Amino acid sequence: MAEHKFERLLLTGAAGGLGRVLRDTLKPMADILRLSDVQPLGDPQANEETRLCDLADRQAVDELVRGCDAIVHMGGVSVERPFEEILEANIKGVFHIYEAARRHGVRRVIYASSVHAVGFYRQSEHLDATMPTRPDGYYGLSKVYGEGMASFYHDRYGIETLTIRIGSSFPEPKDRRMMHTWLSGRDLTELIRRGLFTPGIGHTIAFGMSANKEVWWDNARAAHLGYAPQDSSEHFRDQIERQPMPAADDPSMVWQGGVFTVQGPFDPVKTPG
Ligand code: 15L
Repeated sequence: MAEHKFERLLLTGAAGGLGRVLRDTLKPMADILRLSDVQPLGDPQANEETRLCDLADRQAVDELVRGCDAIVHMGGVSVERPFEEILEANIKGVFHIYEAARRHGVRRVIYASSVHAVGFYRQSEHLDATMPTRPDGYYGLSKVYGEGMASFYHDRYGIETLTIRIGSSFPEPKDRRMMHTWLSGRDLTELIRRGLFTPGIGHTIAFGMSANKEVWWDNARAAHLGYAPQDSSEHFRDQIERQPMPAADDPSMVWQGGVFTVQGPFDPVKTPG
């Protein structure tokens, strides 16, 4: 893997949970890390630039991307929300990112998709990245849309993307479901590094999981990039198995997307009378 440093790497969503991890770990990959979020980012540290930016604002995103040579797009709403909120940050947001990438000659994007693009598969099913998506809500739908964006901007304009369907990236798995979906910050960083520096990736979809023992996903495409995860949820098994066992028909035990499958509907329209 030919590894050069990027001159200026953009990280969106830098104030979020994963953004705060990546703010540190991506730094060696670029001369300057440009950080953006709608939330405050604090003072810029050495080799950082900070920008407050609303992804729904096309002009602002265009300015944000100007001068960057690659993008790690973690920004947007990261949970199930009413469609109107998802529309702004995630659907318009990802369009604005790719349009700005096209206009400013960015050749490589890492796109944070999610397990919720396939959340309505059962936990008993085994998937690979070629299988049809089964989104489990508006958030999951927006991730499917983003995957489509990545595919289209590759076919039409040659912009290459690693789409990572992130499982559950937290310091530790929180429940039985996350024993399957957990992704450590270290492994996420390594997958991003592979996505940024491996030549000729086209549009590749990988599953964002660590080397967990019992998995639902065939991650051959990530392996093809040289991704070899170091961490495993097994380390947390004893503490997770001390939790009460949910009922067999609990959404967290049935669907890959867990409780996201039962969130909503969100109904702002008042019924007269
Ligand atoms: C996600 O996509 C969310 O961003 C994260 O907060 C978790 O809920 C994760 O999925 C998950 O389902 O574990």
